[in-house]
Amino acid sequence: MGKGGSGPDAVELFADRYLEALRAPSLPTALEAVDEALAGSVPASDVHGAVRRALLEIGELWSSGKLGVGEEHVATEITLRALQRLREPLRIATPGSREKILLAVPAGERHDIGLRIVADVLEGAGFDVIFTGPDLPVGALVALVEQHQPAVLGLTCTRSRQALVDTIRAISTPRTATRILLGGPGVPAWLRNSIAPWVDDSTNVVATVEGLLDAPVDTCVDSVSLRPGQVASDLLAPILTPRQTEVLVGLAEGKSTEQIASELVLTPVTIRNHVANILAALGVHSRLEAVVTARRRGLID
Ligand code: B12
Repeated sequence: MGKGGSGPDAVELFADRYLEALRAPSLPTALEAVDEALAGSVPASDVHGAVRRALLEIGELWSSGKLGVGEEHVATEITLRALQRLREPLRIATPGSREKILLAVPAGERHDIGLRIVADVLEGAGFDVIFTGPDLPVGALVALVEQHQPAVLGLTCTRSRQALVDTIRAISTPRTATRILLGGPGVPAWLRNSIAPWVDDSTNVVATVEGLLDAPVDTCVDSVSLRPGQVASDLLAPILTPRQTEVLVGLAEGKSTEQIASELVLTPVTIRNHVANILAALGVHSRLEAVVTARRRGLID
């Protein structure tokens, strides 16, 4: 196998070698593959893309039972090391010379590799990036926002949709002029590009952040800022009471009215009343539709 080379073939070659290295698993092979790709002038953004595809493949192998959780963890660790190698080549501006950006992974969410890549890209473009790492409790995030008043708050979501919604709700105070940016495959469809831009890939992130910063906060209240504009408050207003949410979770778990009643220490009649109110609040006609709609809107996991 020849070393170096550039163009689409070099990217494919790297992608194959990297996936092999994750499956083996072999840290030295993974790092060597990254070094060779960079030496062959493969852009760091293409290497990121190939690393992402390799991880998606690892996820497929895991969900079809061909890889264990342990191997998925090892693949993650190898990738974190590989990403370190990619930081320097991303540097195109003086570190910390631009606006402050807080990048956070909400409570319950451990998938932080995507946001780490975003952090590296923004840092390389000169932004003053604060990255929280995984599973940050809402209160701690609110405190960070208040302390640092970042120009942009980037949030990621792969699994914890409810935590994402709770976080946005908690952050939406009139005191902050921070703009929100969202990313990750778990961001519910109704939130994507509604209260904030949703970015699908790290290659677009610098341009999106620059666009956000160019729009004056006061004119983007309804669409992108954290100030509770009309759209944001409509979208994020609590739709169900905590009790209704508990009942809905029971329905989502396939429980009968009687089972939910006994677990919540209520009567079946009360549960039926709650169900009727849930259907009305969500504007749906059946229990199944309620569960599907609530999942889509991130009201339950
Ligand atoms: C690695 C991995 C893990 C690692 C995470 C390590 C880490 N530090 O991140 C570990 C082993 C810990 C893990 C745990 C779990 N995982 Co997991 N995991 C994955 C895997 C294989 C890869 C995810 C990844 O890193 N992708 C690569 C990154 C680069 O892509 P990305 O996140 O999309 O990010 C890009 C863009 O979306 C965007 N972006 C992302 N965020 C943001 C934010 C902003 C602001 C911006 C601008 C852009 C942006 O930019 C990024 C770069 O281009 C996926 C497979 C898959 N299909 O996704 C499963 C997957 C996500 N995991 C899954 C599951 C079920 C779990 C576990 C429940 C069980 C398990 N497998 O161990 C736990 C849950 C942990 C938790 N509480 O969150 C499921 C999720 C299904 C679902 N939707 O609920 C998946 C899809 C696997 C599968 N096929 O079923 N996992």
